[in-house]
Amino acid sequence: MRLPPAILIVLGVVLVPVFAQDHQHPMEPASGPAGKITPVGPAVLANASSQPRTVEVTLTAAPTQVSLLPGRMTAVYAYNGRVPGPTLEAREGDRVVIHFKNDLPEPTTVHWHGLHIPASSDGSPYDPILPGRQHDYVFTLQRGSAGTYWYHPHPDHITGGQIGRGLFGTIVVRPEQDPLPAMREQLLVIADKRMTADGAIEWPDPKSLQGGIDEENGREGNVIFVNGEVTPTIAIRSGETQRWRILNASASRVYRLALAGHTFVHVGSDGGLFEKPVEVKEILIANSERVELLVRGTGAPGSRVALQALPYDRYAPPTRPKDWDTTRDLLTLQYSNDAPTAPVAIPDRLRAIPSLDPAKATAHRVITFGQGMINGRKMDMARIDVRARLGATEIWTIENVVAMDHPFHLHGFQFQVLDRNGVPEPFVSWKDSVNVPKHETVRLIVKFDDYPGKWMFHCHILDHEDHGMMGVLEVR
Ligand SMILES: [Cu+2]
Repeated sequence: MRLPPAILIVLGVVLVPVFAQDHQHPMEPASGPAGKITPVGPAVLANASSQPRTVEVTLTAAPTQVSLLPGRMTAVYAYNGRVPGPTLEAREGDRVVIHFKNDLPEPTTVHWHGLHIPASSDGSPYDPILPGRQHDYVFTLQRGSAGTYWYHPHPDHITGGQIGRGLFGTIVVRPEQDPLPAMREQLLVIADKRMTADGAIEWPDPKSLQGGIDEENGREGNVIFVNGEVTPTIAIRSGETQRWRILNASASRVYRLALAGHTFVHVGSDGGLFEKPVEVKEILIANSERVELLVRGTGAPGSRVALQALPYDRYAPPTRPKDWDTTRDLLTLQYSNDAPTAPVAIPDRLRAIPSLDPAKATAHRVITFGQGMINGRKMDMARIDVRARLGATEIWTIENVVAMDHPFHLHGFQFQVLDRNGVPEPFVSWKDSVNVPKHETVRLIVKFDDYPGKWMFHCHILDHEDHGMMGVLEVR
């Protein structure tokens, strides 16, 4: 399982703990016949444009029935009839036109989570698309924005219900020249649902005990789906390296991901690649965050291993689920019987990310997350909570004063985390979502370099967001 020295050097990591981990968690040999190998990754939206640098797609949100559990049909809301919705693929600099139709029985919007685009295209609660209506979302993808993003509804008060019924899809923005070598890619959308035995998605009465717990904890499901499947199988060859883009599209569940006997090479976050790869044993992915990982096939031919969600205590003690400390299998990584292939070299430098300079900040703000409120107030679309000057660089201190985690999301702008609980961030990266653990503080820096207008910032536990844990930033 040891890597050739050349690979270890290019990764520039401390190796001793990696090998210690390998010896503690030896690879399980395949104990039976290989499971069904499922091709993983949602379909890609077909580009109807023949123009250069243009991606033109059609997207419809509608109620439908899909098979999520074997032998059962589930009533869902779906984009183009699929859960997750089809993937929007485009390149930096492309003009993107989405012909959207709302065939739902209620208003919706499509929010392009993480993209730096005009406020009028953001799909915020200010711009609902009524049932039966159409709307064209048009925007141009920024240079340097290559990365993994997602799209989902963002109507006032009913976002959690619409995402929870199946409305979410991934956006992959590709660069002109990718610094990583070509390799097999897997797009993994993780979303849990509370399913009944007959295959329905269960929604408790908001006034019931469970409804109250859901409002407090955020809704968690008893079934965790990866790309709409339960524990799908991904094929890998011994020695092969794969690039995994992972999205947490769950309402509230946070995943601490690990692959026994393997380490991950963490190469990117919400806003694209890091400057350098970082080797890690596990990854925490909060709601709405994305990670890009390289998974190196260090296992033996014919073996298999589970990608697991390890226990993570995001909860307030009174409503913490009894089974919170259960480790759950998310998918199976199945090695083929082929002889090992030679590992690909991973570059030690991926791109340059200019650091935003705290000395240039013209405003320092404190955003306090209480239970269900931000700075002591619930969301009011008629109120502006933060006014910022176009072109300003600002430092925001996100302070969580309660006993459960709240993931913070800012619309429209990528930021850089400066420090967490006073500990400087070890490396620079672009983020639009960051988990703020219970009683902790995260400081971030953001530049409002373009796009005046009204932008949301909120907790991305969907039940919290829908109950008012959101504010309005006006940039002008
Ligand atoms: Cu929250």
